[in-house]
This record gives sequence, C-alpha cells and structure tokens, in this order.
Amino acid sequence: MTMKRFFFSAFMLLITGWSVAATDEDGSRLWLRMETANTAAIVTGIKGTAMTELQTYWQGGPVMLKRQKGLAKDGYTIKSQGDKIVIAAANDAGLLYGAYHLLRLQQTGNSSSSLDISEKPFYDLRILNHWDNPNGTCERGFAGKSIFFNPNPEHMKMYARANASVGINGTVLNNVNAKPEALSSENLEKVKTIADQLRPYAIRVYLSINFASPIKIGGLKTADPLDAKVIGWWKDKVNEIYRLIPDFGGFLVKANSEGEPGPQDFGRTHADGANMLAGVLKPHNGIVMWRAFVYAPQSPDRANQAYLEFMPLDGQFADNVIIQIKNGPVDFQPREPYSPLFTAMQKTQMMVEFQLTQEYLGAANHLVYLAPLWQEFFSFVKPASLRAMAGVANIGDDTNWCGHHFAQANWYAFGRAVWNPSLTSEQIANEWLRQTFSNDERMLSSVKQIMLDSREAAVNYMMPLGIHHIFAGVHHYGPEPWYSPKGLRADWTPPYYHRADSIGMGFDRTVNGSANVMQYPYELCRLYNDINTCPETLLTWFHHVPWDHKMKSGRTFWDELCHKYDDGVHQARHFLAAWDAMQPYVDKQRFSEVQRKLRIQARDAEWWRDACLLYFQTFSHRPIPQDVEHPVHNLDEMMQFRIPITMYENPENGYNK
Ligand code: GCV
Repeated sequence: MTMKRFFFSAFMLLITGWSVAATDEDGSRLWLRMETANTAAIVTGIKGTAMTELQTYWQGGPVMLKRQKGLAKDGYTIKSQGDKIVIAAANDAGLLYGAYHLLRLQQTGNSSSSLDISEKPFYDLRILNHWDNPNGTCERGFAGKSIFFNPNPEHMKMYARANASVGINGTVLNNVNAKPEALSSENLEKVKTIADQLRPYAIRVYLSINFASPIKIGGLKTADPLDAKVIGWWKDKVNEIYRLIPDFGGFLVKANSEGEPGPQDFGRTHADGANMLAGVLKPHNGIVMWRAFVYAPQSPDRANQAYLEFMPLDGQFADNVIIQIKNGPVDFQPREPYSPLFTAMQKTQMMVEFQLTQEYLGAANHLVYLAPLWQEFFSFVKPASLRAMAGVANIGDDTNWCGHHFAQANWYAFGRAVWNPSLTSEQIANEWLRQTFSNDERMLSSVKQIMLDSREAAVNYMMPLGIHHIFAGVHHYGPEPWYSPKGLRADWTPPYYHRADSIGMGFDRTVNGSANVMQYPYELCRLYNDINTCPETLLTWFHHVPWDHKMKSGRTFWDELCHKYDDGVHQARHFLAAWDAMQPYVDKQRFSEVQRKLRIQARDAEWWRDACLLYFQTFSHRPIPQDVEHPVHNLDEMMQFRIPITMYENPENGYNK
C-alpha cells in the first residue's frame, strides 16, 4: 500500500468510525428492528404467530410454548428450565405476548439464562382509536393518510405486530365523527378484510358509529333509541356485522357533541342511547364505548359540562357500556387537571381517552413524550377505578408511521402503560430507546432526558401556569391567543379561556366563579379554590390571577409568566443541542430527520413565547423582566401569520417569517 492510500484508508476508518453508528434507517420498522435469525415456517392462528415470531427473530436456545390453566387471561410466565425457556399462558394471546416479551429482552440486552417472569395485563381492553375517514384523511392526523383506506397486507402485518408487541388488543378503525356509511354493507366487507388480517395478532376491530344511521342509511324516519323499528334496524345491522366478523369488538359513539347526532335529538338521554346499542350487542359479547366529550355553546364553563350531563346518569348504564372520558375536562391540553367525572361517578364503568396524536402538542413537528402526562393523570385517578384505556392513534401511511421518529414512542408507551400503568415514564422511554435506536449508554441517558423533559418544556413554551386553549383556530398549530372571529361560538376562541384584562388573566372556576372546583373531591376542591394553595401549574385554570399576584418564587405572576415562557424556549434549544451531540450514535437518516424537526421546535418555541408575551403584555402593561430574553418577533406580523393547512395534515414548517 502506498503512503497516500494508507492515509486515505486510515482517514476513512476514522470518519466512518466517528460519523455513522449504523446504516441509514427510515423508521419503518418501528421498535421491531430485530435481525432475522431463521426463516420461519408459516403457521396460522395466534399461537402460530408467536411461533413464527420466535422462529424468525429469537437467537437464543430452544423455546417451548405451553398452554397452562390457572394463569390470567392474556398473562404469561417465562421461565428458564435447563437449556430451554418455557413460555406458559392460559390462552394463545398470552403466548404471543410472552413471545414478544422474550424478544424485547433480547433487543434490550436483558435476556439471561435464569428467567423467571410473570406478567398479566392490568386492563382487558387496550384500544387504539383511529380518527380515519372513508376518503383516506385522518382527523388531527399528522402522518399521512389512513393505513386502513387501502389496506396493504404487509403494512397491516407490521401494524399488527407493533400493536401485539406491546399488548394492544383492539382498534377502532374510523373517526368518532362517523359517517353513516361506516355501516354500509360495502364498508363492512372492507372491515372484515382488516379484521382477518389483525386476528392472528389477537387484535379485535371496533367501529365508530353515527347515531342517525337508521335514518341516513336505513331509510327510517327516526333514530329514536326507544323506537321498535330503530332497535330492529340496529339488531339486523349488528347481526350482519357478526356474520362477517364473529369476534367484532363493538361500537364507539360520539353523540350530541360538536354537531354529531345523538339520543337527545329525540328527547332521550345518553343512557337510553347507549343501553339500546348495548342491548343489541350483548348477545354477541360486544361492548359500547360511549364518549363523555360533550359541551354546548351556551354554557358558561365548558369544563363543567361532561359532569353536568353524565353525573345524573351514574348507575343507569348497562353492564356492557363503558363511558369513555378524555383525561381532562376540556380537550387534550398540554396540561389540564383530570376530568372530575373520574372521581365523581361511582356506579358506572369508565375508561380514559388519551390523545397520542399531538393535536395540541406541536403535531408531528415537536418531540413531546407523553408518558409523563399520563403518569400525572394516574397520580389523581386510580388505575383500578377504570375499566380500560383508549389512545387516539398517531398513525398514518408515512414511512415512519407517526410523522416524527419520536412520536413512535407515544404509540409504544401507550401500549406499555395500558398493559401496566405503574411502569414509569423512564422505564418505558428506556425500553423504547434501546429497541428503536440502540443500547449504547452514551446515547441513552441524554436522549432519555430529552424525552422526559419534553412535556414540561412544551407546557412552558406553549401555556404555562394553567393557561389553556390559546391555539390557532381550526388546525390548532401555533399560538393565536387573540383568535376571535366574529360570530364564532365563544368556547372555540382563546379569549373565552384566558380572559386576559387589565387586572390579570385566567378563568375563575372557584366557588365564586363557574364553581368547577366543586366537581372535585372536597380536599382538592379546597386546594384548588384558594389562590394561595392552588398548584401554580394550574393557577390560571382555576383563578383569574392578578398580574402582581405574588408567586412562590417571590416574583409577580407577570414576571413568572415571562420566565416560564423563556424557560421553555431554552429547553427546546437545549434539546436540539443535546441531539446534535448524538450524531455519532445514530444513523444518518434518522439523525438528520430528527434534527430538522428539533430545529422547527426550537423556532416554534420562540414564536410561542414572543406571541404570547407580547399579546398578554397589551393587557398587563408591565415590562418583560431584564433577565428574560426579549422577543425577537413583532406582534403584528405574528398576528397576520397563518399556516394554510387543514385539520388533516402536518405543517411542513412552523413559524417561517
Ligand atoms: C374527532 C376536538 C378535536 C376534534 C375531535 C374532537 C373529539 O374538538 O379538535 O377534531 O373530533 O375533539 O374528540 O371528538
């Protein structure tokens, strides 16, 4: 070798050793990046899937799959016995989950020779809700078109594997703003095809229904749930569904909410509507998930309404009805208190609805890891008080499934949390990172920290101290605290929520205001009602806070607000810098795609801070403190800036003025 070639090769070694940890990846394999160990024989059925997965990817010694009585449904044990590993479960789904657990151990570098694991799911029903429309769009979808629109078997298989690998066992295929055609015979054939593709992975399908379907596609004059013809129509429809899909899960219903039809249109209650459907599903073991997301335009406080409509019905729902309640009383805000229905209803089965798709958290542009938000919810609501958990999916046909590589973590975390709500956000992040990126400790701790801090950072740069719903109209991306078009219902405009004026800002929900505090248990009511004991993280949620109110830090409320917004900007910039330092440990494609998104996030954080501080300053008339970075954008320019997108797409860029 000539000297010149020697130096060239040494140089190449150096740069390849330094620059790329692995070959480029596009994220399409999600967290299932296992190397193929063998070519597996194709075996059918759920147990067959477990065998195929192990034969294809397991690199250790022999594994035996065994049915064993006495174990919990879907639970399993994994034990080392001599040179083999035995996975035992009471049902085939348990064997499948055991197989994925073993593969997870392999991928996270934890498979040892002395395994003694015993697992069972906390909830029976572990369900994704897709807000997918028949035309292929996804409401609040930021990752492309619906995967169910033209279901490609390979795509469906990967979707099924990903869900089963974390124990998700149900999926609602269509939007809660349901088109009546969801129940047409033609559509049901399509649903059957999807159900057949998901069944080997122990996943049942469900549908959202339009309450007026008997009129719209049945040709009846009414959809009154107590009308015999209407009940007959639903019976026939449900029989048709079960003939095609014998393990069909049931219906999800959004009724009398945001213009959707419901039993109240016929003078009936939510219980009348839900129980009628429950009655026709019952012989088939189907369930009804009836949403409590209701609010009327004329109400003085949107946060009060689900409680007001549903509490009087507590105890009136059939035993196969579950009331599905969003985690907070308004709508998936970066921070909300928990919905008070969860602690108030005592005689009704309830499930929580979390939103994985980041409608209010920077869409597919911001890295916001949601497990800490769910953990916060569970610090108030006992997991055992719920029957199930639902997650509004963030999945589309984008190559990386979720639009942002780190949004995959929210899909993964949802599955893990519904399997075991006591897993910490950190444990889940650690598992996900190891499988999705690598077991390299030099990368793990910094990136895990970004994930763990990301939700609080978003709260800081978007709406700290209890501020809520000050988003841009319609698409909800970016700040528009001033948005208030003439004639629009007040509760669809930010001023309804922030109520900024010359005295201060915030929504008075105390006993002297909307009395929302009274929907909480006595101790919390007392805590929230007093401005001096109310947690500062929820201050303007419950109080109209004077600009000079003294905060725990010793600062005035206005100064604290400025600091919080600025902290958020610095956190977002820090995420970018910390990620940049990860270049040696991450493949080039995913490194640069995430870097690009983090740059948008850092710019957006600045946009949020500047827009909110300059706008609220027009009410506070106080200076921005000297030790806070001062806005670099102009309020009037920001007020004119609109991102021309619908609620079905992700903005390519954030603020780009
Ligand atoms: C599916 C919010 C969202 C809507 C969504 C609704 C709901 O209002 O902006 O897109 O509709 O919640 O959860 O029903």
